[in-house]
Amino acid sequence: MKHINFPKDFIWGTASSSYQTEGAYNRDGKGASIWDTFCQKSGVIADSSDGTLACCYYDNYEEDIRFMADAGIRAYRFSVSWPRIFPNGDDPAVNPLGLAFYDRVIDCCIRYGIQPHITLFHWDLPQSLSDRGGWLSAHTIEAFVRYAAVICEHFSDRVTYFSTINEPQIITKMGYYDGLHAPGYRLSMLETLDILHALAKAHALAVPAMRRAAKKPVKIGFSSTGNLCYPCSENEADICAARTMTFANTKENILFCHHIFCDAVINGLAPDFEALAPEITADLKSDDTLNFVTQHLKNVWNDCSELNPPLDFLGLNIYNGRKAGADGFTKRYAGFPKTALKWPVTPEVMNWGTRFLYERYHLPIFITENGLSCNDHIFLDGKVHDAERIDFLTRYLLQLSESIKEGTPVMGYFHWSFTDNFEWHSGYDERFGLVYIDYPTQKRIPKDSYYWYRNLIADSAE
Ligand code: GBH
Repeated sequence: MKHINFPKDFIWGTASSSYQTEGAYNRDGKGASIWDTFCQKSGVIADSSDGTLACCYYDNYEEDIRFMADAGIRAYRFSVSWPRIFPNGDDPAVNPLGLAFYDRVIDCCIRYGIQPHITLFHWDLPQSLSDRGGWLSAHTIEAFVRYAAVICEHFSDRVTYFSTINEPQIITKMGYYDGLHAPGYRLSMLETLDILHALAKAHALAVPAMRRAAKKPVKIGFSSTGNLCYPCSENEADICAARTMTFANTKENILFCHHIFCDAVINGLAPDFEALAPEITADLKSDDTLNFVTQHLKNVWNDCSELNPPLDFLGLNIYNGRKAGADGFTKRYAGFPKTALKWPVTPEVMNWGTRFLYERYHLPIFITENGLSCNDHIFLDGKVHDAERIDFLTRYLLQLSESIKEGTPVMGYFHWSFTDNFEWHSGYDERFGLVYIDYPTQKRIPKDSYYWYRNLIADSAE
């Protein structure tokens, strides 16, 4: 029985990232990333764990890919670990064993009929580059551009889809402002925005270098995330309000919004300095003035018209949104079901978020992440009954299908995540997978949602 309608050629996929799954943190010449270091030193990881072993995916990738194929999954989004390819980020020669690992992964995907989608940077910056100034140094940007070109040159014979950066917004907010992610800095909002600009520049310089290096035409994008509002009714005034609040330059939006980064790298537009400056000035710990802040923003972001080389798609990582209307916001959490991480379940964000972003950016969309952490565990019958995940996905995908029906070009959906994995500062306590991992034995146990997803894919091909 077909319960949700999707186009026949819709791409059903799943996603993961290098540090969260691979393990093998020092094998075959890999250098240290800022996450290797951060987990040892920061003391912020919930269960004091790290990604040293993670899902032992470095050795188990074939089993995981076979499970994907068995579910009918057609596309797999994963990231390449930069320090596997260049241990210090900018070594004179590539590490051939690093490339060889991803050759094995990609060839395996192709053998199983799965389209690989490569993300170049899902947060594991080489520690050595971070030590030498990180993103604020022009040298890191150059090294990224070279790394991006090498990856495209080497893999484009078999891979069409490449994303430059996963969630620049979370890199900057959680890594450089909140200090909860590597490298654990707590900068001011003004300095944090300098990092966001550096990421925009790294992306913008990498894209043409990737196209030049590719052996076949490639499709390039990146994955964006941020606050999204959806209207509390279908009245025009509420829809307008939700759209306006999504792209507002308010203090709570600045470090977690789609538009500052996307306006620059897609539309070539600088941020609204006059609106941002007062909010940022209020956040400063120093006694710098509004004038200073405005001038600084203008100096840093003056090159936006050169930051937007053409892209082929926009990746969106959507987890939840906020209900809003002409009368303002509703409470963020009250009255909503919540996931294990206490994130509200707000399926309408899939419908309205994709529409608002398409209206503003006019790029075909991939949902590059969506999913949830539940309190999964193995029941006495040896299975993992994650009814909550099935319920969540049914609601979110119904709303996504509404958006497509209204004309939003959403090309595919990548469930986050395929297997449980290392959930950053929450460690292994949070489980986002369709497949359960019993970490002590590394045994894979498909959850009920895995079989549900398999049926959904089979149904929508009819
Ligand atoms: C993604 O980050 C990452 O790309 C991925 O590596 C990670 O495993 C995955 O999500 C799951 O976390 O306002 O309380 O509802 C997404 C990070 C998710 C952070 C949504 C902010 C909103 C929290 N963001 N979250 S709340």
